Amino acid sequence: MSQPEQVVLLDESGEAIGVADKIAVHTTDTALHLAFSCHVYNEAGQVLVTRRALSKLTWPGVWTNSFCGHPAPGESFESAIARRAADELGITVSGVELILPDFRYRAVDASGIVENEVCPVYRAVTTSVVNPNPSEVAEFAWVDPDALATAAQAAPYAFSPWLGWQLTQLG
Ligand SMILES: [Mn+2]
Repeated sequence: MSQPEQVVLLDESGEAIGVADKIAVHTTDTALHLAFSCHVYNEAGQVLVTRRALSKLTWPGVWTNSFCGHPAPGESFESAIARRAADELGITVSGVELILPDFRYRAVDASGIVENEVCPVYRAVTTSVVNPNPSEVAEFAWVDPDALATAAQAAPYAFSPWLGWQLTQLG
């Protein structure tokens, strides 16, 4: 039997102060913890957007960036990114690059669950065929990055709040 997934708890300065079970940390009063977002591109320069599974605890059914995750205690970002790319989308990624090192956000979903993360943003490239895990991803699309930025700016309510803020900061 696998261990419950754990996340790294952070203080206000971003220093690690402990660990918690992922399921227990995401509540209506979520403690600050470590995560990442990844924006995956194909060789044609399109970016992958995904629709979160309807069964997910937070932001079910919401369109968002390619994938996100929480580095396990002691796990590198590179390793966590490779792990989540495989688990969520069945892809391998290369050319992983940190594009928003200081991204941090707090957001409340429609059910009242809070995300509260130090969440550096990465980009990566894949040549894989996307084969989503249905417990994580309901649908996906490859889109023109400028069209996505325009859509998110015009209709921010149709996307995850973190994606909208990331696109704004990426300019
Ligand atoms: Mn989280």
